[in-house]
Amino acid sequence: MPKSPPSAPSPQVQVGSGGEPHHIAVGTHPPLTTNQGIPVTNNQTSLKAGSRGPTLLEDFILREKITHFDHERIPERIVHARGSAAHGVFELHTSLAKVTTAKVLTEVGVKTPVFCRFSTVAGGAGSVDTPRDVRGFAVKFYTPEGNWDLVGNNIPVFFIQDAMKFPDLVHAVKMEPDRGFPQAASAHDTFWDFISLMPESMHMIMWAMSDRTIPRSLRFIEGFGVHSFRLLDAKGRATFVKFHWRPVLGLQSTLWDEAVQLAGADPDAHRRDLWTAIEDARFPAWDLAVQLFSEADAAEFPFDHLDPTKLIPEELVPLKVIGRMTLNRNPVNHFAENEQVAYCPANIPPGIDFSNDPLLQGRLFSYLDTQLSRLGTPNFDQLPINAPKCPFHTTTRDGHMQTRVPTGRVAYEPSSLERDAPYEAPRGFQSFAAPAEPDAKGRIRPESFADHYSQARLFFRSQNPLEQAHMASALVFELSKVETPAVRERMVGHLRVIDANLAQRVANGLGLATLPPAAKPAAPVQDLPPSPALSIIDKTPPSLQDRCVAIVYSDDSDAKKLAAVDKALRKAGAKVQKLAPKIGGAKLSDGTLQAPDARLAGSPAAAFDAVALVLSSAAAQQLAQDDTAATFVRQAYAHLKAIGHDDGGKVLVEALHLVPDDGVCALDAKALVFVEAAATRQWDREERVHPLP
Ligand code: HDD
Repeated sequence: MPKSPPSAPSPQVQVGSGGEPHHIAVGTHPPLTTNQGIPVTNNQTSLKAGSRGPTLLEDFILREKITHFDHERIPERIVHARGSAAHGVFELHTSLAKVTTAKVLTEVGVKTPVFCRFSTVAGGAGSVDTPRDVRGFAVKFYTPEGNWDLVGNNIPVFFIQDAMKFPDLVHAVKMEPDRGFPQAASAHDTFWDFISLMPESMHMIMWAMSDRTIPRSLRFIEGFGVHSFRLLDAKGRATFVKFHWRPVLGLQSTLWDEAVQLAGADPDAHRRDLWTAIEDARFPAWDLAVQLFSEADAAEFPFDHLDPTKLIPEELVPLKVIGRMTLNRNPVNHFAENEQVAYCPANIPPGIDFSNDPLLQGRLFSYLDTQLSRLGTPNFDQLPINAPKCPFHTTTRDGHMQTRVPTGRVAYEPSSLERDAPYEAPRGFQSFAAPAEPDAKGRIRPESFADHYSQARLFFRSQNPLEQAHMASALVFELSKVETPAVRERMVGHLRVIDANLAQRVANGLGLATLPPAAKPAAPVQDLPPSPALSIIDKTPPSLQDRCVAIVYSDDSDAKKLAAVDKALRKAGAKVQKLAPKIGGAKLSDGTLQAPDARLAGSPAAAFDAVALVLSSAAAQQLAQDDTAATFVRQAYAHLKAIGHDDGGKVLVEALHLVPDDGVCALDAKALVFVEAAATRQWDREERVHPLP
């Protein structure tokens, strides 16, 4: 192996192609090599026959570089292509030893490494972070008994009951195949055409049109395993389980207009937020909770828990919190970790088993299959992000990109030729010995799956009035993008069955002169008791913990006030971002030059939870004339943020004619009133600034 390149350049100065030196960072710079380890002396210019002549095929350095580059991309995920991920740990604090043997759910205090990937569903890998869309919530637990993948969403139900319909659903929501748009959006004809012909999707569509699908950031979403799974004890007895992730910071959503603003101003808003929170050591955490129930309990539910369009209200089966996941380390390489991670709901350790949910059963096939084309080889499990962290011994061999070098003669079982060859594990994975279903083989949907509207109604009626108005708005927005009137009308026909008032509001918003005929439910619609736990606004207590507050300042801002507001916000747990007109800084009243965290003009108001204006009167008057600055403050107000101001800041508020309310407050010495107001949105303002349908 060559030790060093001939005439290696000095670490500080490298000679480029034109012979002029360019300076590079001081440090130990190993020689650049090709992938074969050949040291490269000139990485600037290809090999040519004469200084102005053609490039030579002989240039293996150029060919290797370009060939590798040409093949850098792999097929993106067919769904959930855009994702953001982080490493972390899961720590169990309450053992489930009574109902399962799975060590990850029984060994209290053990820190199980995890890799968690959040995603949008419909958009491509390069699409934006804030469309109205379901968020994927996939967790790989590297347990001592093999990898467990809990591949869920931030919504506890799904659009369809049977995996047979998944390709149709995805084809309907993705960009329309003739025109190649819209990207990352459900507001188009094919999606609503399909949905309006699939009454089973009505429950999930209520969630999709709610604030759940426009989360403030990934740190503020819930996660759900969706399906019922089984837990198995040492005797093989089964208990059903549903898995829930609850964000320790609580739930938070954007307003639709904020999501739209963010899509343009910061397409990476959620990826950036997750990354920065972890870099700042504000580690996001989720509690893992379970709902446990028996076959006999399930028989009493007014729905079939094997139907993935149904949830089990937590008022019916309470949540038991058993542990916490903390994401504490960013990936070091986006491709090697985020892109190459391969989740599969079929990856479960002993002590956990599947249920007969027909959607889950189809998923058990799809994920492994998709990795074969996406990652190109059955050896994708050897990639560091996918490999188990516990000892493992298999008899699988060879294949494309085999990176292991197994030794010995034995690649089969049973064997007697080698002492240490792997044998079956007596306490390994066991399937639940479920009795065979009594009815005949066939493409049958059970009668118990026939009610498509009761839980859609339950969800709608569990939202508070503002959330209900947001849902009506979302439906009007989406259906107004649908070009085919019959599709809009068919949807309103379904809404009539879910809730008459919702249907009327949407019909008004669409300008329908008369209500279209109501859909005909296949089963009687039940008035189930509302579940308050399904509201976001009502259940999230005010808090500034790990929220982001902007302080806008400029030349001559009051240095003491600025410091006091900053201190008060940090004390309340907020992340403070100082914004000034110029990135180089502003000279404060005490003569110090204060550099901001970001330039005001490049920072969308939607990125902040509240805004403090610490300004001199002169600067405030100037900013009022600057459309970008004025828009920033107007939007913060329209997005229902608290706005704190000193005397100068008040000049700006008045110049913009913002109607005073409790959320527009003077900054007292310790900014107490503002800090309190900033801990929540100013919901009372909403109807005044956005007429709701
Ligand atoms: Fe799926 C990816 C979640 C139904 C087929 N799915 C994927 C991801 C999540 C989910 C979070 C991204 C994983 C990652 O970050 O890499 N999927 C769900 C949930 C479902 C669901 C919660 C219903 C409860 N999925 C579902 C069905 C099928 C698939 C019914 C097919 C029959 N899903 C896939 C897939 C993907 C996938 C095509 C694309 C990329 C991948 O698997 O690795 O196989």
